[in-house]
Amino acid sequence: ASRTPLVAGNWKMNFDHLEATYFVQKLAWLLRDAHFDFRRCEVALMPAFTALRSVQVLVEADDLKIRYGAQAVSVTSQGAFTGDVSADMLSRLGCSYVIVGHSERRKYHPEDDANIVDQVRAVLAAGMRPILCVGESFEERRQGIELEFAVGQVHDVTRDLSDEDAAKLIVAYEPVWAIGTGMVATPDSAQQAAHAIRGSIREQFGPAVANGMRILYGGSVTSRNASQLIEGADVDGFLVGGASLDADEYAKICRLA
Ligand code: G2H
Repeated sequence: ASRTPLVAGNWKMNFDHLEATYFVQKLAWLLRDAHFDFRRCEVALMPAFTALRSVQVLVEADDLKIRYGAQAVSVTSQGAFTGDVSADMLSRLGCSYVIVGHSERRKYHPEDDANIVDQVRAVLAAGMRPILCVGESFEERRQGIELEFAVGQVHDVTRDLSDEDAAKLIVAYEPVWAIGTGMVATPDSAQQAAHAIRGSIREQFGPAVANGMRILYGGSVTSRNASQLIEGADVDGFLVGGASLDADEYAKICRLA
């Protein structure tokens, strides 16, 4: 495909700023040692908010090609919102991406569809790219409605987006039953979901936006399943959780994507 794959590591609530710095140095060294070509595949990490500044300083000082972003964002731009972090604050830290609507956020925080749409808008308005997470739970899969469900979740967010904004969106298909469980989707079912999502984007925004959109797979990705998963013609990379906490393992996944 003409799309540049993206491997994004979602660290979740792991690594303080010192551990994050150590990790980024090690990953940069491993990728350099492997002659990794960042023009062929983008590599990103999503640290906790507290580690973003240290990662930025290191990336700028060493002119690293590794990108980074945040795991969630406030829908408001500033003011009396205790505990929140705005999209502008993130973009000023050099963030390229923000994960939006991860199932753990949907579960543990009051993130409903309206809030997720607003987060996507806030990220786009601040000049970053949202990585929108969608995916069915075990129950929808049991009922055989997983494709409609994931496509519907994407559509709920993209419904009112302009073509220009839609072109900046990245979608991560993450079946909830595969998250952190070691149960990975089969390459066929990851491809089917990515294909269905791309088809619905094509209907809504036309072939140029659909063909350019990166659709990632997430859910128990490791170096043992990455090369089969990436064979899907519509699978353009990974959102990696657990396996992104080990630099050797993560570097391997980057090389396989
Ligand atoms: C899904 C994924 C990363 P893991 O949450 O977003 O995590 O790879 O641990 O299943």
